[in-house]
Order: sequence, then C-alpha cells, then structure tokens
Amino acid sequence: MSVYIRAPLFVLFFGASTVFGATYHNAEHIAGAGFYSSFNFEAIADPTHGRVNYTDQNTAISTNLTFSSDNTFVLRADHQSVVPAGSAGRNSVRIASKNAYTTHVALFDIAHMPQGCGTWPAVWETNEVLWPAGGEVDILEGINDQGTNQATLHTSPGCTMPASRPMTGTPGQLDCNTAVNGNTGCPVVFTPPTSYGPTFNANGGGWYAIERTNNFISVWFWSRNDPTVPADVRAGGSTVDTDNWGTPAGYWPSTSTCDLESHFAPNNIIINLTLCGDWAGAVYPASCPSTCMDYVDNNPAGFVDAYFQFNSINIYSLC
Ligand SMILES: *[C@@H]1O[C@H](CO)[C@@H](O)[C@H](O)[C@H]1NC(C)=O
Ligand SMILES: *[C@@H]1O[C@H](CO)[C@@H](O)[C@H](O)[C@H]1NC(C)=O
Ligand SMILES: CC(=O)N[C@H]1CO[C@H](CO)[C@@H](O)[C@@H]1O
Repeated sequence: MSVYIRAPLFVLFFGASTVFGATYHNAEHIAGAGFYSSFNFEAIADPTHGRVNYTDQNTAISTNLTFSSDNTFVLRADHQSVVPAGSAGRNSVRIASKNAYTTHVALFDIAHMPQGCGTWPAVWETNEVLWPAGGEVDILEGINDQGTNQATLHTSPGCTMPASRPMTGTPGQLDCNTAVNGNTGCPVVFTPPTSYGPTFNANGGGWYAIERTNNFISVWFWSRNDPTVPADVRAGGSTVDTDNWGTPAGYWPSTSTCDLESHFAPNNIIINLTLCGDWAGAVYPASCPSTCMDYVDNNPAGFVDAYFQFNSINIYSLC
C-alpha cells in the first residue's frame, strides 16, 4: 500500500524540483574601488533611528570609514572619536547599489563583518521608493553579537509563508506583512554559529548568496572553511548553477498565500551599519556595558571591529 502512496510523491518531488535552480551568468563583478562606482552613499537620517551619522562619500573616504585596495573594500563605523554633543550619532556608512534587480543571484564574499555591542549590520535588498510595496529581503542581519544570522522578508499585506519548507533554517513569524507585530517580517534563523558576528569572523567569514525568481527566494550561507562550499561559489567566476548548491538556509516560495511577483519590485542592494536603534537598542543585552547610547557615544574603542570587509560581490543573471 505504501508503495502506491509514495509513487505520486516522487512525481510531485521531481515536478517541484524543476522550479529550483538554474545556470546564471556573471553580469557584474564588484571588488575594491569598484564599490565606489557601483554604489551610492546614502547620507540620510537612519530610518531605523540608530545612533549613527551616515556620512557622504567624501567624508567616508577622507576619514577612512571606507577603504579600497585591489581586492578589498572595507566599510566601517568610526572607532576614533567620542560622539560630539548634538550629533546624530557615531559616523558610519550606508550604501545602495545603483542597479536594481529582479530575477538574479547575488553572491557576497565577505572576509569580516561588524561585531561588537550596539552594532546592527545588514546586507539586504529593497526598493527604497516603493517600500514596503516593493518588498525587502534581509540576507545578512543581526544585533549585538547575539545568536546566528536571521534572513527575513518584509512585504505589503497578503504574503504568508508555509510553516514547513525545504530549508535548513528555522522559521519565525510566517506573515511577512510589515504592519504585523512591529515589522517583524517572516524571518528564518540560521543554524550555524559561523553565520554571524564574532564566530563568523573567527572562521574567516564566508559566502552569502541570494537567488530571487518569481517562484521563490532562497538564501544560502557557507563558512570559509566549509568543505561543502560549491566550486562555483568559491570561484565567483563566470557562471553559477544554483541546482548544485544544496538545500538553502532560508527559502520563501511563491504560493497561493504569497504571490512573490506582485510583492516585489526591482530591488537595490543595501549595505548598512547602524548602532542601537529600533532593534539593537531595544534588546541591548545585560552582558554589554552601560546603555547602548552611552556606549556608542563614549567608547570609540568598542567599535574597532565594527567593519565589513568584502572580497567581492558578484551579480548573476539568466541571460
Ligand atoms: C556627519 O556626516 C556628514 C557627512 O555626511 C559630515 O559632514 C559631518 O561632519 C558628520 N558629523 C560629524 C559630527 O562628524
Ligand atoms: C584605513 O583602513 C584600512 C582598512 O581597515 C587600513 O588598512 C588602513 O591602515 C587605514 N588607514 C589609515 C590611514 O588609518
Ligand atoms: C544596519 C541597518 O541600518 N539596518 C537597517 C538599514 O535600514 C533598514 C530600513 O531602512 C532596516 O530594515 C535595516 O535593518
């Protein structure tokens, strides 16, 4: 009897598997000074109310908040000054890609990510003009050196995820609607400690990747020394085949309860490092010194490790 029940499941499985994965071609290789031509600096008031002063490009370069060499791009919070009275906060950087993407793969080779009390770094994609109607995918995000990575979709109303999905991470709230529970979104918490913060850095960082299609959004993470890193991810070369990347850490399918195409416009890649604010400030842990704002204002040395170091970002498209 069970044989007859299993047969159609296999058909379903192979039928469904055709929507996973494809071969993509390199459309943009961003490394070193290429970050300056591919990204705009956003000297804006932090929408998440962080204790930061996002600087323009000239200030960032002249104060070494961003730094490039042939194969490195560093983006950091200031670690030298006490925050002056009346300032919006500690100087930091937020950059947004000039190009926007629909169906694509973005592969982030990251050697170091910001760590320390009060830090709230993020690598994400959104449409800043249409938010939330244009959608948001947080690829790499966390706070205060706490826990593992959390990848999250944020959408307009009418996008709910199934509880059971083919992914290695653990789902949180299933409703992606920004209006529910203070913009919690529909997060997936990653399993490996190497996916975030001090443990990510101690292991040489690694690779984050997103594949976005009208049928699904997937996010993967591989630590630097993970023996299962796909060869095309390690190479960051001319093509990638996501069919060979294994089960993603986070997976958000388009279904009858969430039509991804109608909830996502072309999105830009954004990289920002805020301090305290709506999330990191709200749950500032007792294991960190003082209050979040006081710590940020008066302890520049606490931000020595509050930096991203990118080896490259590669963007792949289908044609
Ligand atoms: C804040 O950033 C702007 C550049 O965007 C810069 O001119 C200004 O000096 C910064 N504020 C402080 C207190 O450093
Ligand atoms: C600027 O930052 C880079 C990367 O962190 C560092 O290697 C370099 O020594 C810094 N330069 C100065 C003048 O501090
Ligand atoms: C690190 C950081 O600043 N993260 C935030 C950047 O801003 C967007 C909204 O504007 C937040 O969603 C990110 O979490």
